[in-house]
Amino acid sequence: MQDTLKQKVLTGKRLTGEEAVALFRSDDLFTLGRLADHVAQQKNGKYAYFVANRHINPTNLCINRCAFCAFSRSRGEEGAYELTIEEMLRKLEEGHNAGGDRLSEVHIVGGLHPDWPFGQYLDMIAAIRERFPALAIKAFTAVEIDHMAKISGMSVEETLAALKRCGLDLMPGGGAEIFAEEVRAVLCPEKIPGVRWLEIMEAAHTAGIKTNATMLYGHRESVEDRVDHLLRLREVQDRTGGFQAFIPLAYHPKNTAMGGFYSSGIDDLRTVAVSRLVLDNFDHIKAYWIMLGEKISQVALLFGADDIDGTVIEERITHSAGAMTGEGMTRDELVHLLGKAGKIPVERDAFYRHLRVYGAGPS
Ligand code: V47
Ligand code: SF4
Repeated sequence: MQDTLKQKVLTGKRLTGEEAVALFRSDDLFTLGRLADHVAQQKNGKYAYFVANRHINPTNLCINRCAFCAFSRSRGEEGAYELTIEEMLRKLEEGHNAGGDRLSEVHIVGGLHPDWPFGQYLDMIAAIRERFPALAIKAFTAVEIDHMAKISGMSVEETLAALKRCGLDLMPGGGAEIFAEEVRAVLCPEKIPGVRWLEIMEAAHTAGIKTNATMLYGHRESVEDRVDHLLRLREVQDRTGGFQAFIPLAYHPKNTAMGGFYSSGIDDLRTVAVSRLVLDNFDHIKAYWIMLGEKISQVALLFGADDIDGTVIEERITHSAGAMTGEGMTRDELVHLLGKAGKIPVERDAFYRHLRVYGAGPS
């Protein structure tokens, strides 16, 4: 790796697109990792975060049917489901009291249901807020928000404001996939374009709703497409500061129309590291253990990541596509994993406030 590039990172200078491409192409994974770890430690010290959360996917019925998605179904198809609000509350009740520990966040993402009216989504959020007043509700991707705006006939701003009034706190980062139009046309021709995704996220930030951002990688995108994606996120973040974390999502090919291969561990680590270096205005890079696997996500903590998500409990999207991980981890398992990476495990809330700092692991 060029010394000038290393110096640039070490002196905190912003990387250009060409430099980011060079980093993705570099075969010096260890130097890349060290540089990314340096930046991660400048931002978060030795802390590594997890959250006591539960994922709920209210329905897998979806009118988009993206080619990379093994989770979605059309009406009448085997395996199609839709949860009632009561069923969602019951799932939360179970998760909330498991092991006597409270959840601090619920993560809700689903398909674009063919008939649910906007009121269904408002009622869902309001019912959760009423039953669990202190639980942070992180719900609906920009793709779902766009769908709700369409079915309600309201603007994105009004849609977001209505959800916020019912109790929505944050939004997850899904649906971004890869912004490059030619690739998006193959992956998810029915999905909103990347520019619309970015516009909705910006509207959420303006409305005071923090969000995450993701990038689906390891399918048919080029290195240039990845860099384009990261730079577009960085540009919005410069304006709004509303993204909390960036999460690179490793493509899982099983049971998908698109097929292909699982990402390699080397590419996973490289993608985490380059993301950490390019997204200089993001505080957190999440190595989502459900997709990366417990062990690669642990190693990713030495390659620029500072968060591995949380207890999760039940996960359908990645598991439909052949995830090799379990569906949930306990607090103790998460603390063990983070500590054994030489980090200081921190249980955080949905806004990265520290709830409990554990003893440092062996370094
Ligand atoms: O939007 C779908 C992706 C996303 C596949 O914000 C796939 O904290 C890999 O966004 N292989 C949903 N990925 C998950 C998501 C997420 C997860 C954890 C935390 C957060 C957060 C967000 O999953 C979808 C899509 O990009 N996805 N199918 C697949 N076959
Ligand atoms: Fe529907 Fe989301 Fe799956 Fe695409 S990725 S088919 S929008 S559930």
